[in-house]
Amino acid sequence: MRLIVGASCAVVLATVTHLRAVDGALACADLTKLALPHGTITQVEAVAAGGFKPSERPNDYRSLPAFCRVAMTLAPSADSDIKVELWVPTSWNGKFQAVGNGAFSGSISYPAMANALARGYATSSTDTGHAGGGAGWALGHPEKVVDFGWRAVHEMTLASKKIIASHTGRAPAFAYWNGCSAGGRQAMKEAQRFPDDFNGIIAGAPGLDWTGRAAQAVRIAKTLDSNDAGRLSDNDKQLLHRAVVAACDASDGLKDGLISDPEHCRFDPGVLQCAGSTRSDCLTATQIETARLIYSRGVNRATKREVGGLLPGSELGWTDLGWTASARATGLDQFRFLVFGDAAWDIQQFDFDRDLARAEEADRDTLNALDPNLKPFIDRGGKLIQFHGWADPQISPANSTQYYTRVADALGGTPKIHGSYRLFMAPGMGHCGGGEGLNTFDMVAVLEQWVEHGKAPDQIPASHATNGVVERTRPLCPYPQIASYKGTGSIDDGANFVCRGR
Ligand SMILES: [Ca+2]
Repeated sequence: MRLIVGASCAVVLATVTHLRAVDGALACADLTKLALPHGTITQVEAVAAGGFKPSERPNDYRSLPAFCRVAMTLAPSADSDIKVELWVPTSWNGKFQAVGNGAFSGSISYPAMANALARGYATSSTDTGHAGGGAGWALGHPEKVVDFGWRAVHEMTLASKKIIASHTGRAPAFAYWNGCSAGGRQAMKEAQRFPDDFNGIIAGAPGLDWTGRAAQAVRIAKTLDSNDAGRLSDNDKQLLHRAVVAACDASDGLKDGLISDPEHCRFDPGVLQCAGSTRSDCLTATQIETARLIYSRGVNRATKREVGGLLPGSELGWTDLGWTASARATGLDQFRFLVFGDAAWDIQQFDFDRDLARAEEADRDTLNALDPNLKPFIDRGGKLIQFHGWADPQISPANSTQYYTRVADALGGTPKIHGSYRLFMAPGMGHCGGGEGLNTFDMVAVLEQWVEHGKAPDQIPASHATNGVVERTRPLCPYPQIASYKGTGSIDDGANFVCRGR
């Protein structure tokens, strides 16, 4: 997964500030003397340029500049054990960028930190309070659940800002959050709960309806676990995908192999039903039911809120588990350890209507990030860029579109939020990247322009490449606009498109 690509390594030299000795500032080696309210600095290290060599993929970091590496352990509760690293580059751009995690986290993300450091940022990442993937750690540890849900990120942010100020002699001029998937969920939690933490937030493919996603993934896994005949082979998925594209490609206004408006794609897999007993370029009735289930939405009977399914166009990313293996595993662990508190709970015990509501209730707004009140964040001047691939097979794009709509409804309509919060849906993009469509863009650069120079993104340049060769450029548009072909010139050149309402 690459969140930052293309021109990502270009450091804006004009803003780089070389660290000087400032009265009262602590040298890297002296930072262990710094007291933190909820934790301790456990290790500091002045790392030379190219000197960071972690045991995993050490060669990936050879081009990193010199930085001060700080490790800390935070404990806002008696049961907390939150590991954090903060890196402050010697040539600092004066800003802070915190980076997010994936799935149930459990590790500090060096690759994402390296991206931020290479651009001159001070950067931090946390294991969110536990080591390793899965959610077995949650059993009997409600405070650790809170740490994972939102507290680790917030505490990391406070501690990081304090240490940066102590080390450099001044507070970061701007603070940013950058995350996708679980990191997108963390992003939304910060915007909702701690409006003062960040000036700008990037929320990629946010798993903000964490429990709804878990229920949908487990619902499909339960069906397929007891029904091998319902599984779709790679050939079946390709057949289905071709049929979806044939049905919906042109209806977005341009026949280009991409479904840019899948919300308005009307497709029923039943058109592929085999005639008689012959199986050739067709699906059986039970396979058609699988496809319908994967696309289907559910409704939480307690809250009446809809829970999204995957959208037409995502078929090539499906697995024989229905959604992805990660979605199945994360969903299973959610019900085992966070809903029922029973390590022996089995997917066959799952009842969609009952347990969808039960999971959301049990969460008590800890992992879910569904609160539509972004008013405090917006009033403070915060800027939020959210993005999501329309072909995401892991977290339904409906997480993003539904939430955006709910925020607009709560705050008085799209015009009220457009100056602070924009959603960009990427046609044909998978989970945080990948896929056949527009999957390469530089959200950090776009957010910097918005926060630091007041230049709001009316469109975002995006591209798709194969083997490093760019084949297509196209703007991403603020939802609900889509990129509309002007009618002349190459359909692979973004200059020939304009963002327009549907
Ligand atoms: Ca199209």
